[in-house]
Amino acid sequence: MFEKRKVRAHTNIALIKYWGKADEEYIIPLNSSLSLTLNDLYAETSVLFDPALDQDTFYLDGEKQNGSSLKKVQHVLDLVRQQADIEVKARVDSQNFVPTAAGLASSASGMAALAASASLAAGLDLDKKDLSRLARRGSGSASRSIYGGLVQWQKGSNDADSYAIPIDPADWGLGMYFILINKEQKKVSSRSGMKQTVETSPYIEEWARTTDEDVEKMKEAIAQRDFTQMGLLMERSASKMHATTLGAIEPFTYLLPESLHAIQFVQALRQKGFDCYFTMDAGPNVKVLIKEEQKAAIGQLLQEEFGPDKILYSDVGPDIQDITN
Ligand code: 2P0
Repeated sequence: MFEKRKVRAHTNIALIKYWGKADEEYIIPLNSSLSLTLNDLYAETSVLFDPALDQDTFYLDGEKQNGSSLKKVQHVLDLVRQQADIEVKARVDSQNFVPTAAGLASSASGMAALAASASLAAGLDLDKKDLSRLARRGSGSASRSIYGGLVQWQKGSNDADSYAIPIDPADWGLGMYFILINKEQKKVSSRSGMKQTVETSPYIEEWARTTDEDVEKMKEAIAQRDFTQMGLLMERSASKMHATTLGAIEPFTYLLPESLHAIQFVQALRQKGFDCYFTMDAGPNVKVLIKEEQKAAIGQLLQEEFGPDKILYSDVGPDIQDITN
């Protein structure tokens, strides 16, 4: 008999980015990365392995999923079934707790919650390291969502040694604003964008080499709680990542004109004495790392510039949690 199990996992934003795979099947990255887990953006996923089912089913926010979305879930379920030595099909229900229309649905929290709930539901008792390894097989960034605070994904070189470790609980007043830039653009997923970049961009080798150095510098800055250095390193990592895509064939970019405007606005805030730094992922939204003591003042300026409905805030989030009962 199998029990239904439910897990909450928080999303994370990389301060030093993951961009490019050394191994696509096992999702081994070209470089280590380092992220901040966020409290206000998360996924809750329940899994029940049920002998009465003749196929896997996956509901996302109450809607039955098919195609590539179902396939990604089944990939993780298959790995869990293999480890637990079972063949039973499963029903997966996932809810994304992301403010509506934010365009921030994240594979990191979704795949971390799935890996944890599916492994528990199959009767596996994985430790956090093995959970991180399993989540990684679903989506690289999900390996980091096992832990709260500041987290490093050690790239390793194979399935056994590529996993995340907690670096610092970050309980010293960090926060992140999101500037939502909602225009529809032709979407290049992270997965295909990084593949195209690795295969065709001449900048990718320098990216991988300098990023491993950046992770070490970021860890030093974190150990010293040197917020300014953390912010500057974060901005450089995002800028370098987005530079690699411009070197790809065909060149592409996730930046919209509004993204550039937001970046320049953040940098102008620094000229006015605010300690805030931007980052961007595989989409046009801009994220701003701040210290909580400047939350109100920076929030007001961002809302005045971009409109209150375009600004979200989160403080630092916790480890993955079993919320079955
Ligand atoms: C990151 N991103 O470090 C980087 C920065 C997006 C830009 O990790 O192919 O969805 O599933 O391993 O994890 C998003 O990539 O890609 C991501 P897969 P994933 O957060």
